[in-house]
Amino acid sequence: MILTITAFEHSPDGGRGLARDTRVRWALEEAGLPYRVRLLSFDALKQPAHLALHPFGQIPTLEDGDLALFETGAIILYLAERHAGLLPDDAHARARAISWMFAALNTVEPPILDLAIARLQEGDAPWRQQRMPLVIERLRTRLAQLAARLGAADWLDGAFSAGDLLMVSVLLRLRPSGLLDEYPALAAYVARGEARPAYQRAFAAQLAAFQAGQAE
Ligand SMILES: N[C@@H](CCC(=O)N[C@@H](CS)C(=O)NCC(=O)O)C(=O)O
Repeated sequence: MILTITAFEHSPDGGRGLARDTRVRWALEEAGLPYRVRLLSFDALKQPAHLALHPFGQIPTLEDGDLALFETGAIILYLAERHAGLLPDDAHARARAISWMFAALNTVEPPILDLAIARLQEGDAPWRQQRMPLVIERLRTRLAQLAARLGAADWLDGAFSAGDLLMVSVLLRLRPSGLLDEYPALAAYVARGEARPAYQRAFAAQLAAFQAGQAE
């Protein structure tokens, strides 16, 4: 049974690979799994057919036979536990890699999203001038901690894992802000992730979907 994921028909990121289907595509590519994509309009996201798969009307989802999953982290963990290439075999190393998956989504991504929200959605708010330095400071603290832990290593804990896949994906959202470049070790880490052939294939596939949507 071929796996099916959902993605935006017209991604608001302009094909930059920042929508979360790219993370799932990347995991599927790392595991060497073929997949199908169902592209959805913003309207279709909130219709009953999709809400039956995703209670919040978002992408991505994964369908594997009669199993439907939502939440990128849960989807990638599901794939990683069943297919080689995303988690180490050693039980302790595996548990640590899963910790990094949670850290990427629960500890590093929130301050990155805070910055995006402050920039994109609170641009005219009267308190923006006071809030922005606090948002940036909190983010810098988190990035400095992450950079300190990564040190000179290629990946967060030994070999590349789903923890790195999610951490690189989360950090990629920072590139337009210029903040990533303040931490050369993190910028190099992200570049290493992007250089992986599986990432390249995932990026190309989401870009092709975006371009096809533009051509319509
Ligand atoms: N925590 C969710 C977040 C999903 C999410 O925010 N998806 C965005 C695209 S990256 C979306 O569908 N946005 C449209 C909407 O919320 O209506 C996950 O990791 O899967």
